[in-house]
Amino acid sequence: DGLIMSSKFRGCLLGSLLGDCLGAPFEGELAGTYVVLQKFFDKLEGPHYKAPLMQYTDDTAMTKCVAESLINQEKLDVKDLAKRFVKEYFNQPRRGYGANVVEVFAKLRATKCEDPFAPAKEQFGGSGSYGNGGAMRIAPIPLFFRGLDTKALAELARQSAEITHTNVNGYNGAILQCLAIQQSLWLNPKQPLNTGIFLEELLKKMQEFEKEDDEFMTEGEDPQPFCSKLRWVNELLARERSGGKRIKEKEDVLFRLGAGVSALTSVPTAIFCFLRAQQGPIHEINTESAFRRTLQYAISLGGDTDTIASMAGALCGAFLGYDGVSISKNLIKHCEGSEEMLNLADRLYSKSLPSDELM
Ligand code: R7I
Ligand code: MG
Ligand code: MG
Ligand code: MG
Repeated sequence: DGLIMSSKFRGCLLGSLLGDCLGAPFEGELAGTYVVLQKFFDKLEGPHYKAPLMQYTDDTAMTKCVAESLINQEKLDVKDLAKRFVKEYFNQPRRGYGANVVEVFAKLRATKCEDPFAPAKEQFGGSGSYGNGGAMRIAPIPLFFRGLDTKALAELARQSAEITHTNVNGYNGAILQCLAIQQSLWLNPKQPLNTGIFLEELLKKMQEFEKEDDEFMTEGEDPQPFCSKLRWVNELLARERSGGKRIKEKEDVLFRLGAGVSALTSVPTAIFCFLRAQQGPIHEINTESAFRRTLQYAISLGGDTDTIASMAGALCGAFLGYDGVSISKNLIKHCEGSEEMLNLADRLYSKSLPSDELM
C-alpha cells in the first residue's frame, strides 16, 4: 500500500532527525537521570515552549546529502555523494563532525573526489575508521532500495559507508543498520512486533557478512562481533520480558552493548532501544508514545546520544510510519529542518522504485 509506505519514509527520516536534534545536547554525557529527560521532552511537547530551535548535527547533514544524491541521480553514485559530503562540510563545518573524518573531507576536496574511496582508506594508519559515521547516515538507502535482496542492498550500504569508513566494523555497522531499517519498513505497524523473530532474521543476514575467515583477524578476536552483539540484544530483551531486575537493566545494556562512537558500540544499541520500547513501558519514562519512548530511552543511556537516538528513531519511524509516531507537532516544529526533512522523504518516495506490499 503506497500510502503506508510513503508514511514510513516520512516516519523514518523524521525519526532520524528528531533523535539527532534531541540527543545532541546530551552527547558525551554519562547515562543521565530519567527526571531531567522527562522534563525536557514534556516541555518540548507542550504548547508554551518558545526557546530556540534544537539544531541538528553531522548525522542529519550527511543523511540529507544521501537523500539528495539519490533523488538527483536516481541511483547510488558514490562520486556525486562524496562531492555532496565535501560541499556540505565546508559550507557548515561546525555541525559536530567526528574528529578524524574531517581529514577525509579535506583530501576529497584536494583531489576533487577523483577516487572517492581513496582518502578513507588512509585513516588510522590504513585500517580505516570504525566510527558510526557510515551507519548514522544510512536511512535513505534502505528506503530508496527497499525492494532489493539482502546481498544487493548490503553492497550499496557498504559502498556508501566506504567514502569515509573502510574498516570492516565501520561498514558492517552501516550494513546492519541498513538491513534493520529495511526489515522495519516491511512490517505491518498495526501488528505487535515480535522482537525475537525480528532479531533472528537480522542475525541470519548478518552472518553472511561476518565470515569466520575475515582478513585481518588476530587471535582471540571475535570473528563475528555484530552477530555476538545481536545475540546480547535478544538476551537482554528476553530478560526484560521475564521481569528481570529493573535497576540493573541500564547498566547491563551499557556493559553488553555500549553507547559509544564506534559502530560496534552504537548500532546494536540503537536496535535494542527500538525493540525495547516496542516491548512495553520503561521504568521512569512516562509517555503513551512508543516513538517518544524510543528516543527518550536512547538518550538516557548517555554517550553518543544524538547518533544512537537518531538510528533508533529511524528504525521506529520506519516501523510505525509518520501516521503512527504520535508525538506532538510542537516538538517536531522545535527541531531544525523538520519540514524540509519531511519534504525530502516525499521526494525520495516519489523517485524510488515501486514494489510495495506489506508482508
Ligand atoms: O565515525 P565518524 O563520522 O563520527 C561520527 C560521530 C557521531 O557521534 C556524530 O554525531 C559525531 O559526533 O561523530 O567520524 P570518525 O572521525 O571517523 O570516527 C569517530 C571517532 O571514532 C574518531 O574520532 C576516533 O575517536 C574513533 N575511531 C577510532 N579510534 C581508533 N582507531 C574510529 N576509528 C578508529 C580507529 O580505527
Ligand atoms: Mg552528531
Ligand atoms: Mg580503524
Ligand atoms: Mg553522535
